[in-house]
Amino acid sequence: MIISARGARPARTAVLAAVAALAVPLVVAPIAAAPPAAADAPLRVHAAARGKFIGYAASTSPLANEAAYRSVAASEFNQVTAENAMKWDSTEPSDGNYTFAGADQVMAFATANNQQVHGHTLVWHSQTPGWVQGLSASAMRTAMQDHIATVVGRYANNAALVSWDVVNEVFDDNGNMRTSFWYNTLGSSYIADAFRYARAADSNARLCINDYNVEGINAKSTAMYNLVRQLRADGVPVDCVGFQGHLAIQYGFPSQFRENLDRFAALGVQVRITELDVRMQLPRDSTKDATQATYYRNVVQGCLAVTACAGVTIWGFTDKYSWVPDTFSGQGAALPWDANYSTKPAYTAIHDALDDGTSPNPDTTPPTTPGTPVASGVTSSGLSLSWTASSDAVGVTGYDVLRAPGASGGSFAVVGTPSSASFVDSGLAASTTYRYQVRARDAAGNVSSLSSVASVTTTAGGGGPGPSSSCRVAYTISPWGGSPGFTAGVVLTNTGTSSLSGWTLAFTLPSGQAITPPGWSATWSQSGQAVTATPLSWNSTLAPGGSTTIGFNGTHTGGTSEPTTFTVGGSSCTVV
Ligand code: 9MR
Repeated sequence: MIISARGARPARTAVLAAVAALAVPLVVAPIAAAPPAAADAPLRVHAAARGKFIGYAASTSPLANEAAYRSVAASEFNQVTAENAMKWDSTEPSDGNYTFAGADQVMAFATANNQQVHGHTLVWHSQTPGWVQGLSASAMRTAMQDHIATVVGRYANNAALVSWDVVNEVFDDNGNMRTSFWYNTLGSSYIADAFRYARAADSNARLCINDYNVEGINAKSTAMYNLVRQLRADGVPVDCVGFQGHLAIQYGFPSQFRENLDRFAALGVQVRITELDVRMQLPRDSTKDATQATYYRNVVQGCLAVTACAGVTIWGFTDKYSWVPDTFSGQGAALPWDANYSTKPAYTAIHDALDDGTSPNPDTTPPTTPGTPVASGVTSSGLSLSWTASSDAVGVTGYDVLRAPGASGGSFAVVGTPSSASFVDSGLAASTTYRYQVRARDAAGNVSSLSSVASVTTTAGGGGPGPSSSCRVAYTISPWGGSPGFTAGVVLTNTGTSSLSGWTLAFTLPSGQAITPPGWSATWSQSGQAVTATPLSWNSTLAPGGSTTIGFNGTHTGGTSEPTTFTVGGSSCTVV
């Protein structure tokens, strides 16, 4: 399906509007009845009971046509990654022509089977069309921004899409920056930019960096560790690290796998195994199968042992569809199901690692339906919602807040995922009616029924932030070498004694400086030299002492001096 054909690039806002209009409506799917708690339950039941995902990479052709493939995919896994369908050559094969047939197919199958989707991959040196590779630096940066805004934006309100590989394989095997066309044209700054563009397009999805041969502690994984630490210190929104896990029994199991996961977890990121397969020299035999099974078991047990490890994705699941034989001559049989869909010892190893007898019976009971949301503090641009909490046999882990425009019609989309029974919505239009519903989730992935609908109308004009309070601003500006650009970061802290809700930060940019939209972690606008930033849903409320980091890229015509005065709700902030 071609959704946008264009010669010249339209303004970014036009692209986003078009994407929003064409986005797949949120499907509020009933949850399929889970199988009974039994030792031979599918992998996904046991994984959910341990609070982890078990995923597979989907090949679109058998996903569309092959009953045996669809049956295993649907029943065994609770997460899916498109093996190829969300890559650049599939989604934007020529400049501005977006094709989402394969990606939408994977999304639809996942939604129908109550599976989460991990998006793979936005910025990679491989499977990126030639038209991108030949661009000048500024055109390449714009192309990257448009691509990320459009692809991520398409699924930003789809609750199934939970995470993205933003950049993939940025290192060579020695741990040096890979001298890809991205690096050669833009330098390493493309990495931080890609994450910022992705956060701007979806404030909820987890944003990951992904690579291979980083499973154990070695020079390459240490380079990855240093990069992630630096990016996070710079306020770049890196939430997660993916360890691909393309293993081979003839090369041994990665050394210090668990310790490696632990050191990344200590940086505050989520970790996950994203593309697990364990190949062997063909032909298969029972000894090789047994060794392969231990590798699978080790990976799953390592993830189970690390709280920050979200889960394990297998790169395919049947030897009938695997990239391995095409790439490594004489090797294959890398997956837990053989080419006839019979399980191998590797399957039993994964299954038994997940179901080690210590896990509770799989929780298949959803939380109770939450109460109808009640609005308070309604202004022209925002409001607070609260509702009677759900209960759950094991425990409610969070809620989805869904909003639809207007008093009727219009589809509901998820606008927030708070962990408790309240939510602050912002960025609303004055004198406008919105409808809200909420639903609850538990750790096993069970989802409650939707609450009744609450209709709320914002007040007419003149709204603004809640009670103004003391604030502190730390502003940093980092000029780009070789071009008249800069990156600005703002840490806004609520130094008052009450919560700051629906804030607006205002300041005056020195003359000659201008914001390059969209910025990140806030909605930025500039009029003359006056700049305002309003929050996104997730950082709309700052508790006393709480802070948020927001930022933008900009241009200058000479100087990169800093603004001197910042206000929130009209009151000046301390500047540090
Ligand atoms: O499995 C994918 C295969 O079908 C493609 O031909 C190949 C193209 O490079 O990419 C394979 O998937 C790769 C993944 O996207 C990134 N990590 C390495 C995977 C195996 O090459």
